[in-house]
Amino acid sequence: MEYNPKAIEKKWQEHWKNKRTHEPLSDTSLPKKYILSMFPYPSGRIHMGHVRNYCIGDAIARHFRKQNFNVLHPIGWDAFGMPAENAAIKHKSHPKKWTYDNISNMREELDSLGLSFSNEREFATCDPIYSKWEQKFFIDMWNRGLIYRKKGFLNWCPNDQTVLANEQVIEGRCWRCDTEVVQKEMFQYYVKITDYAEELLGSLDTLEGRWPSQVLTMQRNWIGRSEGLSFAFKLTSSSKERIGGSFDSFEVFTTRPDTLYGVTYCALAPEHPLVRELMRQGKLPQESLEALAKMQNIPAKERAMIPKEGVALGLEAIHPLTGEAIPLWAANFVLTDYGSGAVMAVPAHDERDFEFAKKYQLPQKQVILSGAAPSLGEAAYTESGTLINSGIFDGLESESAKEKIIRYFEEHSLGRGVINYRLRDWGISRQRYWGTPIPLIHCPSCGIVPEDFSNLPITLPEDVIIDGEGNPLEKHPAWKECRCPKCGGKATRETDTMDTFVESSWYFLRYTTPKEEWETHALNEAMQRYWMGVDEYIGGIEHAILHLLYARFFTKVLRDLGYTETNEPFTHLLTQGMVLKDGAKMSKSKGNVVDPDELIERFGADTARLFVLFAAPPTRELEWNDSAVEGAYRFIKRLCDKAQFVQKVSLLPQIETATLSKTEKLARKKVHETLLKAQEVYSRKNAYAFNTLIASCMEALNALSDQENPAIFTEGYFILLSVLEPIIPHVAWELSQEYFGLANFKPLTPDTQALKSDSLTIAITVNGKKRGEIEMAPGSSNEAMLEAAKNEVSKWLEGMSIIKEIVVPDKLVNLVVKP
Ligand code: ANZ
Ligand code: ZN
Repeated sequence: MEYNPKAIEKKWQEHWKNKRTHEPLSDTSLPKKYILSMFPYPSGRIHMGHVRNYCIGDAIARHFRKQNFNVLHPIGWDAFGMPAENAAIKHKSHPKKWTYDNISNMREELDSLGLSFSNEREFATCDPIYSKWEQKFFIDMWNRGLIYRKKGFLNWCPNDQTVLANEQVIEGRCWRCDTEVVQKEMFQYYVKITDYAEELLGSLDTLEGRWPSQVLTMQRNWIGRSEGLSFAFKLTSSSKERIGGSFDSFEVFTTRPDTLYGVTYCALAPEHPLVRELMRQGKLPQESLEALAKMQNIPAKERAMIPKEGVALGLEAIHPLTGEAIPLWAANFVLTDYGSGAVMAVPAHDERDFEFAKKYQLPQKQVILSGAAPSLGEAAYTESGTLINSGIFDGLESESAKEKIIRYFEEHSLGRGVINYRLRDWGISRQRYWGTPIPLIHCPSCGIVPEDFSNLPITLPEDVIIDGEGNPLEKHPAWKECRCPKCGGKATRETDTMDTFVESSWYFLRYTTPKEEWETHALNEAMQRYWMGVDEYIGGIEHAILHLLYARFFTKVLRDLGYTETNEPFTHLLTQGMVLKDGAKMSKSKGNVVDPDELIERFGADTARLFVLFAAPPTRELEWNDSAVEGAYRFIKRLCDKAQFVQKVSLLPQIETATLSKTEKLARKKVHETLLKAQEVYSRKNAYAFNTLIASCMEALNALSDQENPAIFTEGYFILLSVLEPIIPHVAWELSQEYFGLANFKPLTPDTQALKSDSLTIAITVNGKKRGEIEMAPGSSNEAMLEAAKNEVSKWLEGMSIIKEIVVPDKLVNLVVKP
């Protein structure tokens, strides 16, 4: 067959679409596979990372379809978000038009790769029907107290009078006008993900061996469970007086109660209420006030990256065990929203405390002893050891000291043992236009009231001015002004929209519901039960924390709200490696991108697919390589050339194994090994090492080409087409139809007979004359060879006695006999 990718690729893409080959079936008695590559953001064009992501998922989906599984392999668009709005600001386009135009471009690009997506489950998260159910979920969660409103800090550009997303803050300045960004406290909506911290952590254990362990670790660290002691420091009476009676104590949290006697100061977050009160009263030197204001204006995320800084507060607290007076500092390394926003500092045994103490010349006190400890003042000794200088707890080991000190605090009502999580509640409101509107209404008499379900979805107005100053929804009175669903009085809509992570937290559940029901159901109950969990979820490691955590969380919330029975959405996770060129990640800014369209235009989709799956195993980095692309193309061409040796038959030839020659056996063995390898690869034994499977196909094609039995060739060729179908589907379907009259693929199983390891032919001579042959496995022992040989030539041995046995391993047995 002449290889003409342009002609055959279009043809098969249309065939699949018209025949609905890739649509999931509603028969829930069939075995199922739900294969999902993370949906794309419609940025405008697909890149090689997308190609890789979707080719991996497609090969898996096609394989299982061929094995008679009912396969759900959907695609959609993560369509809300800032870039659409930024494009609107820069180019005066409308976010909606920009987004849907990009979707149709990118959908065409994906189609040109021959990806076997369901066409009938596709949606964009900015479709109003998707917003409807998301708003319903929001209201359900609000009614359950799972969403609350609280003041939080946001990046604020004083010039543009607008809230900035983190990505819009460049080195502390506004991306548009370069004004210095400040932190402004505003109302925000939060989801209580912390209510699920324990379950989110605990059920990671069920994913062990199914998710990459690195991702499990990242999730565990992000949730960050720690056990420790929480207790209050009382202010000294003079300090109480100084602050005017509005405070008499503050809480701290420590994971090292065993170091309690080593406390030499306390450090408070710059936002701590006590610090704020001092600032409000102006009871600090001017330079301290200024330094504090400066510290507060640095976004929390950046503080970890700058040198430690602090301000002495001129207050003292009483050590709960020793009664000593402990000085208070405000410090930029103390997080406002962890523990209680204040720490007992132990410079001798904590690195941060040590650094800070060194800078401000604060004393240190060693309380943990160990042979390995550095001498005091050189560095902090942060491991455990034996307690010293610790009163009644002297001599205890750290672990038991922790327990005993916590018990002591509890018995004396000084504090209590607590479990803290690093995980914070999820701030889900954004002061932007292009997002799902938050379905709440502010009523002057009723307060905050959820919109009536019958009024959902609340859609975005289209006639807005998007100029980068403020939230366009704020400036649209016709949209904003409404009636209160409770009292019917004049009210205003919430103008905040939702974080786009909300949309990507349930799209995989939505796909399980057939399109006909999207209007009437959030999720079809029977269908989510059938399809969930996702059998293979494929995407970039950059989503290892936030997206996966939010998606797991949302699934659990929807379960508790009665929408799904799923506990964990993603049964298996495959994190694909990056695509590199010249050793660097392909990116616009580096100017090293390869445009997938050009690749497809030049070589065809099958070459692109073969290249990305052959160049590296899915989880590894993939280095771009022009000659490997050409190699992939040549292999497909060779496959087409070889088709001429196929016997056109309606039934596959029956192979009589016993009579085959050595090369025939070898060719069959290679072919059936490839089939076996395919089974292993898709059972995720080696994280889908398509590269080794393809290599095996190449070897098998070579072996087939080396021998002349047309039946063997035909059988082998047919099997190779089947193994290659998930990888190079267009050409596989074309060849299958052309040479076998089949426009489909069926499951095949390797012939165990063909797989048997090659036996060697051993010649047997008696007194130097060849008297027979035996078949032996390579490397058989001398004893085994002799035994088999004697059996074989027994009639030459009758009445003789053997005087010498010579064995040449894997080759020959010679017996010297005498009457
Ligand atoms: C005294 C101490 C002595 C501490 C020592 C550690 C070692 P994890 O494990 O992450 O939970 N900490 C508490 N609240 C903090 C906050 N808001 N900002 C910054 N640091 C805070 O960390 C708990 C430890 O981090 C706590 O234990 C506390 O320092 C500090 F040798 O208390 B530790
Ligand atoms: Zn009202």
